[in-house]
Amino acid sequence: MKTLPSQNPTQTTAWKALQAHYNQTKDQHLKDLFKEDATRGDAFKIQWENFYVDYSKNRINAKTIELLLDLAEEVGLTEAIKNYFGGEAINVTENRAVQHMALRAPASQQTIVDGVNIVAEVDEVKQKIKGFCEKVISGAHKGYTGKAITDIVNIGIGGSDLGPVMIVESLEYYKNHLKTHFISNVDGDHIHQNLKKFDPETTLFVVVSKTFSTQETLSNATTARTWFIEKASAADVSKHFVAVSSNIKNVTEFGIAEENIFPLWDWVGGRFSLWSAVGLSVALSIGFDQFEELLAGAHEMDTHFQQESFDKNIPVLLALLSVWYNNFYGVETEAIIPYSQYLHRLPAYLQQGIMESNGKGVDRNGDKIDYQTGTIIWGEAGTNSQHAFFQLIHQGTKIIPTEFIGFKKSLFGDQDHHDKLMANFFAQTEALMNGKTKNEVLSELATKNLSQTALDALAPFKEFPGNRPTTTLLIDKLTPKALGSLVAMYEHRIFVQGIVWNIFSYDQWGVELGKQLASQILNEIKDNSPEGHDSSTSNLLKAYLK
Ligand code: G6Q
Repeated sequence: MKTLPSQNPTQTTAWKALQAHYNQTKDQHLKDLFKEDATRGDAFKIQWENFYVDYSKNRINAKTIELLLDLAEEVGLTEAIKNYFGGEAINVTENRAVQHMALRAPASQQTIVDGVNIVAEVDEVKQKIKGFCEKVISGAHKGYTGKAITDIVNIGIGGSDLGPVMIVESLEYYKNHLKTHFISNVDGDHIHQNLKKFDPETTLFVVVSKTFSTQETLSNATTARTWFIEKASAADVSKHFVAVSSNIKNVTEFGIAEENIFPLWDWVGGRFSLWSAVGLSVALSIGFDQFEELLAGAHEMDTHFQQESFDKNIPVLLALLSVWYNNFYGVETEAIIPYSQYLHRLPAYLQQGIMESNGKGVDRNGDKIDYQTGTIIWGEAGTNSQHAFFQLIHQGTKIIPTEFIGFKKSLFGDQDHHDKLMANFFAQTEALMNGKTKNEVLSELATKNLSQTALDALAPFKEFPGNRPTTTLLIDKLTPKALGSLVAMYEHRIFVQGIVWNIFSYDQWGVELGKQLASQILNEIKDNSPEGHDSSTSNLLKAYLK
C-alpha cells in the first residue's frame, strides 16, 4: 500500500532557503516591486479556461516562487498527487482512500479502490439520482394526496449540509420551481420554525447522513417524520422521505425503505461529498444536467491539478503562497471575499473544508508539530465586507492575505450595477497594495482650509501603509461549471497544504470528540444528575436544570 511521503518541511533545504529569503525580502514594498518591474502583472498570473488568476499583488518575487516550488518537490508532492488520484488509502488514520475526484470523473474512466472500479459504481448512483430528479421536477412523483412536490428539505449537518447549501445558494439563478430548504442545527426552534412553512402534502425530506448516526440529523429527521405522520400516516413516509447514506441498516431501521436510499462510500469524506448523492438537493434544485455541469467543471480542475506543471498549477501555487504567509510571515488568518452575493456562503463552506482538514497538530509520523499548520479562514461577500471589516485589513496591525473572487459578467446583465461592483473589486486590491502616503494625504487635505497644526494632527490617521497582499480570481461568469472548478481548486489546495505540512488532511478527530462529549452530558441532563465535572461546568449544568 502506497500512502504519502512524510517529510518534516522545516528540515528541507528549500525551507531553510525560504527562511533566509524571507529575512532578506520581508520589508520590500509591493508598490516598489511594481515600480521596478513594469511587467510584474504578466509574470505572476495564470490564464486557465475561464479563470484569470493574478497573484502579482503578493509579497513575492521570482526567487520566492522558485523556492516554494523546490519545497513542493522536496516534500514529495509529485508522488503524493499520484497516490491521491491512484486510489491509495491516503486517509491513513481511517484506512480509507480519498476519492471525491472519482465522483466527477467521466464514466469511461477507471479508478480502482480495493480492487473495484469505483467510477462504475458512481455512475450507477448517478443514474438513480437522474431518474429521481426527473420525476420530482416534472411532477410525476406524487405526494400522498396526489399532488406534485413543491418543497425540498435537506436535513443534514457539517459536510452533509454546508456543501449542498453553498451550491444551491450560489446557483440560485439556475434554479427551477422547487423551493429548497436546509435544516442542520439541532436547535429545535429552527426546525419548528421551518415546519410551520411546509405543507406535508407537497414536501420532500432528504435526510443526508453518511453514518446515519449523527445526533443532530437523526433528531431533526425524527421530528420531521413525527410532524409528517401527524398529518399523513406512516404508510405515506416513502413518498416524502428519502435518505443519502452509506449506512443502509440504520436508514432502514429509521423507517426509510431501501429503494429510497441513495448510497455513498467510505472513500468520500463528508466535507468533500457534495459531488455525490449528498448533492441530491442540488440536483433537484438545478436539474440533473446542470448538476453534471458542476461535476464537469470540477473534473476539469482535477485534470489541471493532476497534469499541469507546478509553476502554472493554480491549486499548487495558491497553496504555496498560503504556506509562505503562514509559515514565514507568521500571518494568523486569511480572508476570502467573493464579489457576488450568490457566493455569500462560500467562506463558511471553505471554513469547514480548510480548517477541518488542516487544523492538525500531529504530523504523518505521529509526532507533535512545532511549526504552524491550518490557516484560519473567514470572509463575507463584497461589497458588504468593505463597509464592515475592511478597515482592519487596510489599517490594522495584522497582515491578512485576502483573496478576491469576481466575475466578468453579471447574470441579469445590469451593466451599471456590475461596473460599480467590479470597480470596488479592483479598487480595493490596488488600495491594499499601494496604501496612501503622508504626502498623498496632505495634498488631499489641501483644499480643506485647515491650519498646518490641524493637518499634521489629522494626517497619521488617514495614512495607509499598503503592502497588504491580495490574490485576484477573475472568472468569466458564475455558471455551474465555473463553480465546480472553483470549489475543486480549493479542495486540491487543501491537499497540497496538508502535504507540505506533513499532516493527514482527511480525518477529523476533533469533530468526533464533540459527538462523544455531548452524548455523555445529554444522559446526565436526562437523568438530572450531572456528575464528575469541574466546578464551572457543574454549576452551569445545575443552573440549566434548576
Ligand atoms: C466532514 C465531517 C463532518 C460530517 C458531519 C455529518 O468531513 O466529517 O462535518 O460531515 O459530522 O456526518 P454524517 O454525514 O455522518 O451525518
